Amino acid sequence: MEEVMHNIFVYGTLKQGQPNYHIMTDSKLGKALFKGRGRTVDKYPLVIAREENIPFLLEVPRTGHRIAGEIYSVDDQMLQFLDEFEGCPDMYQRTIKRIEILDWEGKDGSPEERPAASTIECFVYSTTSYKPEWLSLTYHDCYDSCGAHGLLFCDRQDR
Ligand code: PCA
Repeated sequence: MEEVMHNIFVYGTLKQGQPNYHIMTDSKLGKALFKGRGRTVDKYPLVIAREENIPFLLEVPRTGHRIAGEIYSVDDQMLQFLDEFEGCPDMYQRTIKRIEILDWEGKDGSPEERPAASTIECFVYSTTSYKPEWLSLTYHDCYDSCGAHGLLFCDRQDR
């Protein structure tokens, strides 16, 4: 039987070069195949909040920016791990959002057959459980924990 895979769009600490990317490459946790880069079709506020400087995509469409991120194909095991890791459904909720495909690659770097459509539906960790004051934080369009905002992400071990 063919394995069921799920498209997921990551915009925060799970992206390449970001503090939790190691999860995506840890085969003990399941499979995550990099598919390409994209951005949300809708606009959302992407804020960095809480003491730990955690990126949150707030469930307030048509506000903020179209958010840049990476598209992965993950198996059930990885999806389940990510749900737990991201505190879903308390801290984030996993919703389906439409993502514009900016570039598409195979896992070995060779161009794989790109989906015929220019957009793809992906799971995204966004949140409705935010404090009202988060709406007045800076809205980012592309998260980088080491960005000019100076809000370095604090790893769980340090909390
Ligand atoms: N991890 C998830 C949601 C926010 C975060 O830091 C992600 O990278 O998409």
